[in-house]
Amino acid sequence: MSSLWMPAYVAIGSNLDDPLAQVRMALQRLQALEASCLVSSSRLYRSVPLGPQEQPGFINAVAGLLTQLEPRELLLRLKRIEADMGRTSPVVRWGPRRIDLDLLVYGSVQINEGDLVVPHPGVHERNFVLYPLRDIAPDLIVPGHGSVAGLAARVGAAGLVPIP
Ligand code: PH2
Ligand code: MG
Ligand code: MG
Repeated sequence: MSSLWMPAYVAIGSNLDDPLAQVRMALQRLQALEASCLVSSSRLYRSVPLGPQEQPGFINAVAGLLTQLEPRELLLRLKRIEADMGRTSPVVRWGPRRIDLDLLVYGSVQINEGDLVVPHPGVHERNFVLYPLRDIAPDLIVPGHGSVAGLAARVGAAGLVPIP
């Protein structure tokens, strides 16, 4: 833990076991995260699956935090929330999952250490991450890639529907 409050953005996804309720529960768990404040949350979106198509559609959202947790501590807490919420390991890559919490961006840092890769490798090309992120941080620079609004415009919103 550090004395500094760092901005961090977390992607939330679910396509199993009442995905809307799972995403809302994940937001509540992020709100309760130690040494952290949930300062913003995006709209919720329905999205078509990236990966195998014979799986349910996803609900996606993004949360903005200020946190005193180091990136690795934060990643550990996200994994713990996934486990507490009953996530089991997906059987296939990009297959269905009850809850998925991905650390997207942590300040302006770039990290590549095994399971800790920040910014998240998919962030700049996934509309179900970029559009929710644009809701809360359009001017955010994704280190190495540019602004969220610019990246979102580039990928387009196909297959993505905000939930009223
Ligand atoms: N997550 C995946 C694989 N495919 N597709 C959508 N639409 N949304 C996701 O969150 C998602 C996905 C693996 O993490
Ligand atoms: Mg993911
Ligand atoms: Mg994940």
